[in-house]
Amino acid sequence: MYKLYYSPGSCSMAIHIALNECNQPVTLEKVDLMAGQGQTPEYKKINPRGQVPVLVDGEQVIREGAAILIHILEKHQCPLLPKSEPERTTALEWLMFCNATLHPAYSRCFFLKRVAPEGEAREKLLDAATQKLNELWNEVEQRLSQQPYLCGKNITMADILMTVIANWSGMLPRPVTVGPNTKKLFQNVIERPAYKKALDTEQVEYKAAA
Ligand SMILES: N[C@@H](CCC(=O)N[C@@H](CS)C(=O)NCC(=O)O)C(=O)O
Repeated sequence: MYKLYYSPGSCSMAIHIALNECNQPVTLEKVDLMAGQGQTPEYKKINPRGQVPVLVDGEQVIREGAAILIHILEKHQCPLLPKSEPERTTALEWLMFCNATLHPAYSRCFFLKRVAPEGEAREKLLDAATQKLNELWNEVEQRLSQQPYLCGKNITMADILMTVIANWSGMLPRPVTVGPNTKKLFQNVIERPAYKKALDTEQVEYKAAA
């Protein structure tokens, strides 16, 4: 059985949902990041970066979220990662947009809030980081004015990861604006049984669709 190191509502939730989508049972190991459990010597042996997600699949330990998602979806032939081209590359492009562009844009805001000394310089950095986030959400909104999901008419893993990330907006020091088409996508995504089950298990409330 898979083992997933996760923190409730964090990016590891996308892995949890993917496993649910593939009907795969999983042993969940909670790592309370807020309580500093990512930084303990025991956890650093599992992931020296002190981060979640970590997936253990038999002998294999995988420590990067995008690699974990691709591993699961390919292994279980899940349609959330299409097989044929050009759909597959488009699905990977938008999955990477979420993992390598949108997620780090949030991380930047959290990091600044936590470590930058209070004062004018920090306010300017937070303004710039929030503006970047709003630009990304605006790009998503424009795309979704043409089609219901990031990659067209069918949902892919990118939509699920984006929906997970969007729920972090309430923890940011500045307001983030998400358009109506994007919120509609969030509503459709959180209605999926696999998503609902993960929210329930991790005891997370979804707020970004309102
Ligand atoms: N590149 C990594 C980033 C993972 C990451 O940033 N995870 C966050 C939770 S969403 C985390 O563990 N943060 C705690 C920390 O960085 O100390 C991935 O995609 O798996």
